[in-house]
Amino acid sequence: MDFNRRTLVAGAGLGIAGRALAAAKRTVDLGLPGGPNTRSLDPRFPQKGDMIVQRLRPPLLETPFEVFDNGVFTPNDRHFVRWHYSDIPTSIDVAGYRVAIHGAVKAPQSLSLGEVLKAGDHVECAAVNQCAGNGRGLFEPRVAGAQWANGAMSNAKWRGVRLRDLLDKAGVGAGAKFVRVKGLDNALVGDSPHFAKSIPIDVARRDKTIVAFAMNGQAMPLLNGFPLRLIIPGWFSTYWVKMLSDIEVLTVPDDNFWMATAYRMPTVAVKPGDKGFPTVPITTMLPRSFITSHVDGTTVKSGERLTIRGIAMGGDAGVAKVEIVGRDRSVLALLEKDEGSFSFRRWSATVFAGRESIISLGTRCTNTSGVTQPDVQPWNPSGYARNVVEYIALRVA
Ligand SMILES: Nc1nc2c(c(=O)[nH]1)N[C@H]1C(S)=C(S)[C@@H](COP(=O)(O)O)O[C@H]1N2
Ligand SMILES: [Mo]
Repeated sequence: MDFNRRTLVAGAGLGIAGRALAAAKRTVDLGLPGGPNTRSLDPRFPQKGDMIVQRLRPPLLETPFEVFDNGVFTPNDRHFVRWHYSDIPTSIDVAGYRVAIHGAVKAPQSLSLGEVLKAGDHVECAAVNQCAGNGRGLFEPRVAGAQWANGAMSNAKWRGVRLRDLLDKAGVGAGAKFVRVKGLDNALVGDSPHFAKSIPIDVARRDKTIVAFAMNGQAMPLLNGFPLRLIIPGWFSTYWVKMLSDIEVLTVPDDNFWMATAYRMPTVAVKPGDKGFPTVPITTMLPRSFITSHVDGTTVKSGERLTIRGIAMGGDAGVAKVEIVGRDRSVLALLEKDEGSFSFRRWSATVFAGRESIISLGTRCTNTSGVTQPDVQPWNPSGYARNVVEYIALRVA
């Protein structure tokens, strides 16, 4: 892998991000219940193909939904992008790049990229990277925050070294409880808290908690965290810290803003306007599934035999089954190749278009832990963890 060449490519273009292209506007309609719905596909960002531009600074780029029909692995140039702060390095000095390991450790480290790559076996894991706010724009009543449709998720084969092997180089001290990670991005305003996330030490030491240097066999695009990012399969990607530069072992729970205030889920049922309810940090993902072969509103012929295709994910477990939910019956989908518990899994099913004028089709995934997608989405004020059964309507002509 040619990291140096990547650096040049990575550095070449971020500056043009704010300049709208002169060509005709290319837009998409997201179909969100609360609107506004029009988003631009321009400008293009470095190392990225057509993406739905949710925000320019910092870049929030949504994967156009049709990409998910092409295969279970999202191409790197279509992998969604989310940053909290716009002070993101536009190039990485690979030779000078260091990862600090400090806190409750016996021997603090400052590792070069080469040292990180040599710290242990290289392991690979297919895993869905999904923002906790994926599908937030579909919440009703509407909630504040980036109005994503369902494209703030992507799947890749991640390759890297185990975080455990890096921690063991430093020697984790007695009483270690959490591991806090940070990247090279900075808050624009001095007193805003640096983006930092903490995970329990047992999660940090799992076989599949990886400091990744490659996705789908290539160095990561800069916007997806080049040259190193954390991967915690089954957990929401808020913990998957990009441009990883700092690993700190803590003996007490982390009270930084991004753990104590942001990214928390109510532990009780809540409704708009509720205050003072108990919350915990959001952690693991839930099962989800989507039809990718047909878009909402497609016209089909009466009597037609339809092959419906889609993707499913189990969340923090594998996909056990996917049901296609019709008006008065449901059928089991055929599950295709298993790329591992944390990957998208392709499924297909056959459905007949009968005499009804509209066919409503939903998909419900159950994971190998027995967790099933709900029929009604529990509401929360941050619009996190949407996983309700999603429906499309087909018109019969
Ligand atoms: N350094 C850094 N890492 C980060 C973030 C960030 O703002 N800074 N955002 C997190 C969040 S909330 C998400 S959803 C994912 C998005 O990963 P992606 O841009 O590769 O899709 O990055 C995570 N890692
Ligand atoms: Mo996120």
